[in-house]
Amino acid sequence: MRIKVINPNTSWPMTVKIGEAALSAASPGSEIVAVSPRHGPASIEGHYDEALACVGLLDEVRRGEAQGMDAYVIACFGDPGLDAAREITRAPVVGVAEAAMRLAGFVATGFSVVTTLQRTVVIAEHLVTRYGIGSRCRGIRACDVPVLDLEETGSDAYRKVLQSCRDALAQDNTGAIVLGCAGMADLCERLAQELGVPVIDGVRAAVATAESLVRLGWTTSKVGDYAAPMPKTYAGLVEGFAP
Ligand code: 2AL
Repeated sequence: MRIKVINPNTSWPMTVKIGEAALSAASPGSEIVAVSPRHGPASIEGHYDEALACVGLLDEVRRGEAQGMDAYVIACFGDPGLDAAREITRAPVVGVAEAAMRLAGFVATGFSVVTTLQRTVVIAEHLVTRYGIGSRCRGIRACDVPVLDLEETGSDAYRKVLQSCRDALAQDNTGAIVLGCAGMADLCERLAQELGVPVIDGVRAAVATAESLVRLGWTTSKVGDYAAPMPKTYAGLVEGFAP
């Protein structure tokens, strides 16, 4: 089974880290192809970043169709371009936020999300509403760490993430922590050991979910709104993306 794990930002060190986390969750027979798009922002920390990251992400899904991919993982906690990606493939497409928050519900009645900057909190709130899991999400907290600081050795990112997790456990009546950034994947085990609760990393959750869907033979529906996009002219910058 070939799973393309797309980090929709263009920071290669983060993609390498995401690839390692994906591999740690994959079954022995699975191949993980971790990529960054050719176009897009270095990190995704707001609506504008998200909107423009979708172009490079969708380019990678389109290329993946020629590469024989069995599933795709969108490795950014905003799940950018998730519905659009599902329109252009039959293979399962799994977003890290959706996978993490749904799997958290199997190990705790309530979870808290610890994300990067305050401005990304509303993005996670929108997802909670969209996925209909508001009764499970007990809190969404920003740890005030920009995404690219998670890549800096010697930064105090780990300490700040840990403190936000501790605040969530003390104040949110929560049983599990969902990591709100794919760039936190390498912190998962250490946090779980220090906190003594399940810490759910979306990259691992999405790979495990994608593998399960492929194994079960459950592909993306082509009936309704996930049907292939309708043929039409696309002008200018996105000319090459015309369906
Ligand atoms: C993310 C993420 O997962 N990747 C990225 O660039 N930004 N999420 C976030 N909350 O900042």
